[in-house]
Amino acid sequence: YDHRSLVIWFTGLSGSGKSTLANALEAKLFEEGYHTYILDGDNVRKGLNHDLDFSSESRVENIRRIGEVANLFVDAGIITLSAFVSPFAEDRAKVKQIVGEDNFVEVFVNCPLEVCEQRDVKGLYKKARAGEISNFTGISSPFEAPVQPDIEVRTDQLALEESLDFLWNEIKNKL
Ligand code: GGZ
Repeated sequence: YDHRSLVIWFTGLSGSGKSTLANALEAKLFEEGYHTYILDGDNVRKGLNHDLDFSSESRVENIRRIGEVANLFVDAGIITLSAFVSPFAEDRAKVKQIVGEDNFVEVFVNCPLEVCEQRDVKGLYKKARAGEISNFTGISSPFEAPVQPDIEVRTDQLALEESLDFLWNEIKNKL
């Protein structure tokens, strides 16, 4: 491949739009001829990280393993899009170290908790408020918002197409 590897690391609350945006960006990158792969809960938590729950310890280990996998993809020359809540700043910083800071782009998918909770696409916030889900990010488990993300997308203020255009403009000169 004639392009550099990159890890595009999405972080944000449940329901902020990480996966939606990662999928939209992947389609755009594919269109432009880039070799990409998405790491998300569907393909990682169901398989490699099947043994991990949502305790703080498990989240730390979840992100550590994903960082190591992303690093393998860097070796393979692939653009990796990672879409996990990744609530702890220290863990995101460690991933940046693992994959190499020049290969790492942190994208803060910023949507206020109130908006995520109001949308509640999967009904998880309601369950978390009712105490049916414990350690739920934003409700009963912390989210440490990035202080200086490389890119910040306000998904509550932009439509998906607008978010994608904004993100593409920020990403394209890093490829
Ligand atoms: C947060 C949870 C929880 C708890 C299940 N807290 O919106 P979703 O459903 O599809 O994305 C959330 C996903 C979070 O998994 P991650 O691997 O991204 O988290 S972390 O990076 O913190 O390890 C949500 C669902 O799993 N989910 N229980 N307690 N999100």
